[in-house]
Parts: sequence; structure tokens; C-alpha cells
Amino acid sequence: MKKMNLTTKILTGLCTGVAFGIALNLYSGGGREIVDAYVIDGFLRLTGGIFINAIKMLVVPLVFVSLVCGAADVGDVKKIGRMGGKTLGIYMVTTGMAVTLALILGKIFNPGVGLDLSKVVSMTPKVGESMGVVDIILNMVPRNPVAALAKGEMLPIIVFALFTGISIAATKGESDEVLKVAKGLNAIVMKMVSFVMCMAPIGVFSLISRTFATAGTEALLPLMKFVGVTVFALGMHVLITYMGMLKVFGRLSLKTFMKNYIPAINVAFSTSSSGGTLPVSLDSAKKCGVSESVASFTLPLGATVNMDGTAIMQGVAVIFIAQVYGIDLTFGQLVTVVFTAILASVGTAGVPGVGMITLSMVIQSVGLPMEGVALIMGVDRIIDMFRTVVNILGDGVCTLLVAKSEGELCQATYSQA
Ligand code: DAS
Repeated sequence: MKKMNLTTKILTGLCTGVAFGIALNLYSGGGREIVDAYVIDGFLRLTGGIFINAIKMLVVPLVFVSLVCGAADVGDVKKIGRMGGKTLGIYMVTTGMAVTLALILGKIFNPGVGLDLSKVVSMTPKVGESMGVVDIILNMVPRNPVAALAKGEMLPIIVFALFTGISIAATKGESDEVLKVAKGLNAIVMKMVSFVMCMAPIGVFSLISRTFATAGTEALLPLMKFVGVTVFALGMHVLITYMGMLKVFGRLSLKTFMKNYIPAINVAFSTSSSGGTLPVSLDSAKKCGVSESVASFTLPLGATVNMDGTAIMQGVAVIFIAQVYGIDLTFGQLVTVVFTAILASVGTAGVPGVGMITLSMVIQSVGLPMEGVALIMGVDRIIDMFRTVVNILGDGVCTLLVAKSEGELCQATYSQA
């Protein structure tokens, strides 16, 4: 049989896990307590827990080193002047709009209402104290960055990492060795992520089995609603934000853009990797008439720091997890989610499944229990395919607008599509 790729293995783990979990939930024969003790709370809890802990283990190192490197590269942007400022500005604004749209749609459709996850995970929700926006921003600057790293306080870690990265960029030359070490650490952490993702098929199988073994088929509807709301939000973002931006700021048609980007869309959907899609995105940008010098700056930067699709998943996921715990997030906490999701997208590298790891950072920033991620983990791979498409489309739209504003977009080539 042809070697199954990781995506197929994870989807197999998901489907067999749902079936196995429902079967366990319906089983009422003899030895039920043995099944509970050794299967549900034994094997499934152990294998699922190891996978979740391995993800948690990587959050701090991944976010810290990828942000230091991301900021160090972005730090150079100052020297590239207006193009860099424009590119980063568009990336951050569209990501902020993406996560805000996700929070609004999550509040409208309430995917998590009707499911009580507390039966599935023992953790009692540790809701972050509801701070005002001033306190939130004040707390973002760590008094002791080492303590923040040790305690996994994500917002202070992000600020310290960005500050470190930009300082490295500002001392270019004197700190090349430090940057080399940071990039080496980033490569090591990304390798760790790929090792952990190899565990995903069994981890997803165990997590989703335990959820359905405990919550039963009642978990199906909210889970499908979560996937549905997320995919709907992704589609709305493309239709509203991207079409609007192309029309208003570029007088360009979304239809032509999408036609030129079909190869990149296919690769992004099948690989779930913005980084892996980059060569095709560059080719699609060229087909749109974008100059080499603009595309080769904005697209690699976008594949690293611009993840609108990921931010949308994270926005809906926060609402979903808060709802399954019956927690009503305050306005200040929703503002924190927008901030953190924007920063999380800077720290999300363009490889499969990393958005789930940085989701942990968004969840922790508003004090929601990490264990709530368990249910979403099961369907993350499906959503990753869709959100990666939106990630690369966001990079493409920004590239077009920057090229047009720099007078480096050949309109004739664009319309030929
Ligand atoms: N799949 C990642 C990407 O390449 C992002 C994510 O995991 O959210 O865009």
C-alpha cells in the first residue's frame, strides 16, 4: 500500500478515534469499569496527554525563538523604508480584522454552546482575572523576562522576544553571532515541532476517542459547528476583506486574482504549509504582473509573519473553548485575544499544525484551560488545510497592493489571467 502521508494518517486517526470513542461510550457489557480504568483513563489519557504535553512543551521555545528571528528580519525592514512599513502595516491590519471577524462570528453562531467539556477533562477552568485594557498592556512588559519564560506568561514573552529581535537587528554586525545562534535554535525547535507532529496520528486518535468515550455523540454537533464556523469565517474574510481591499485600494478584481492563484491554493490546501507553498506563490505573483523585487520581499515575509487564516481559527477556538466551559470572556479579554492572535501569527512559522501550538499561547493569555484544546486538536488538520489557503491568499493580496503602490505591478499581465 502506498505510504500514507502525515495528513492521511492524522485524518485516519481522527475518524477511527471518533468511531472507537462512540463505541466505548455505547459499550455497556461486563467489565465496564476495566474499560474506564485501563482504556479511557489509562491508555487514551496517557497517549493523548503525552501529545498535548509535548505541544505545551514547545510553546515557549517556539514562540520565543521564532519571534526573535522574525523580529530580527523584520528589524531590517526599517532600512527598506516605506515598502517594509506598508507591508507590515497591511499584514497586521488584515490579521487584526481576521481575528475580530472570527470573534464576532463565534459570538453569533456559538459553536461551543451545548457541550460540557468539563466531563472530559478534569481541569477546572482557571479563568484569568478580568483585567482592564490598561492592566493588560502594562502586564505585557515583563519586570523579569526570565521569570516570564519560566512561568510561560505569553504576552510578556512575546514583547521580550520582539524587543530582543529588533535590538539584534539594530546592532547588526556586532550581534551576527547571536542571530546565528537564534536561527540555529529556531531550526532546532522547528525540527522538534515536526517530530511532535509525527505523534499526531496516535495523539489525535487518543484525544478524540477519549472525548467521544466520555461526552458521547453530543460532542459531534459542537465539533462540526466549530469546523463550520471557522471555514465560514475564512471564506468571509476572503470575500469581505480581500475583495474589498483589492477593489478599494487596487481597483483589481478578486476573480482574476483567484484565477492566478489557483496553483498556490492547491499546494497550500494539500500541504498545509505556507512555507512549502512559497515557490508557487512567487510564481502566481509573477503571473499577476508583480515585479520580482516586491514579491521576493513581501511573500517570504508574509509566509513567516502573516497568518490571517490561523488568527481566524484561533479567534473561533477561543470562543468555542470559553463556551464549553460556560465562561463569558470580558471585553478586555477579547482585546487580549486580538493582540495575542496577531502576535501569534508573527510567531507561527509556515509549517503544518503550528497554529495549534501558538493557539495554546492565545488560550493561556486569557486564562482558559489548555485541555480545552484537546477536542479541537482532533479536527485541526482539516481546518489547517483551509486556513493555510487563506494565509497565502493574504500574502498575495498584500503583495499586489504594495506592488501597485510602488508602481511595480504590470496591469496588462494581471488582466491577462
Ligand atoms: N499551516 C500553517 C501554515 O503553513 C499555519 C497554521 O498551522 O496555522 O500557514
